[in-house]
Amino acid sequence: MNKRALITGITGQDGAYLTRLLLDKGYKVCGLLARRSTDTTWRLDELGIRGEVELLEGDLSDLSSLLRAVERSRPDEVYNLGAQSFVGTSWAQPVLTAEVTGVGVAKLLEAVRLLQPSARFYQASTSEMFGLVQEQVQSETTPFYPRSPYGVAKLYGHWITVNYRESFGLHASSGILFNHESPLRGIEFVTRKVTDAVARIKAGQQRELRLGNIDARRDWGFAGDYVEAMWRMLQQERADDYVIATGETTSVREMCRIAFRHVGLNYEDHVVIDPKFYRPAEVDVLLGNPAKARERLGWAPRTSLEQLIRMMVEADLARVARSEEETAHARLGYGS
Ligand code: NDP
Ligand code: GDR
Repeated sequence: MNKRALITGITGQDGAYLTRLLLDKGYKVCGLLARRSTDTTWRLDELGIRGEVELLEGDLSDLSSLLRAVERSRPDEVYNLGAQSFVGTSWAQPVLTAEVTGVGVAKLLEAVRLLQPSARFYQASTSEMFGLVQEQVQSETTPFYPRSPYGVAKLYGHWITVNYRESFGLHASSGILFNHESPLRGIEFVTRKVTDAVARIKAGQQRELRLGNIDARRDWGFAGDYVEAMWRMLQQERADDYVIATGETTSVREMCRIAFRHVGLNYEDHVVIDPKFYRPAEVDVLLGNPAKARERLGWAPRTSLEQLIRMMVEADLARVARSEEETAHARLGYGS
């Protein structure tokens, strides 16, 4: 019998890569699809897997829809990747962020506990929980100090997952993942904002790129590598919590240098600092220690930041070229 998985956040970056991984392993994959006014399945389309998954309408803020999704999918594994995941927006929408990113975890855990308690559960926790870091290198034992409404909501999600494991014996694991990026990253996050701008500037469509605090440092990895760690956590006999990171930290400034250099440009000629993008409270530096994941899960990152940024710039160059071609075709009247 094929294993069955239910993924919330299936239309997001990680949801798409995890779906591909699970399909390759022979899983039947169901995904929770939140109702939006426009189509949100472009990432599944880009990976060519849209037709291979069953999408179940539902929302993390609506317990009844979660109960129905669990009942319908009868999953062996549940991956909770759904969230209001953009840190910047969490100051503008703190209550929605708490409800979806925080309390939504409790709702999904309840649905699993009531209807499918044998299912293994993965919670998408985050290095943002470390926030104002208490130790230079962060591991599973580093104290938390979140710095945004998003980080605070995720901390609730993290502890409620630990609590359901300890209270009800659920096989519930929490992956404390540091930033991970890809060509499928949302355009609002800084790496993709930069690689998209690099492609447009190279094509002559744009001249400058406005950014906030470029001295912030992050431990950046490739999303394709990180979803493998999620799956491995649920294959362990005992549920546990793991830091997933590369063990290297780089500034936004240096990341810009790499991206612009790849197309023969100097970031200093194009990047403009705009205080509009400063955050009310910043996480200045993150650096994870993935030793536990390496020892217990046999997991290690395979993609360097340089390779990752080059991959993202190449994908955005191709997108810009494609859209220019489509515009030219439309102007010539093709396809009408
Ligand atoms: P994305 O922002 O790309 O995807 C978020 C997903 O959540 C989308 O599918 C979105 O649906 C869905 N979603 C949003 N609101 C709701 C809701 N109310 N009900 C149901 N689904 C909802 O995030 P990533 O793929 O990058 O991240 C996956 C998870 O991992 C998130 O929980 C994120 O917070 C966490 N995380 C991410 C890290 C990273 O660096 N990428 C690091 C650590 C943790 P829609 O498309 O319809 O908006
Ligand atoms: P982050 O990612 O907040 O770490 O959360 P993001 O890419 O948004 O910011 C990283 C750093 O870059 C600085 N920065 C800017 N950020 C954005 N978005 N836009 C800018 O113009 C800009 N200029 C500078 C930020 O201040 C910050 O220091 C991501 C999300 O995926 C979360 O869901 C996840 O939990 C964490 O990573 C780990």
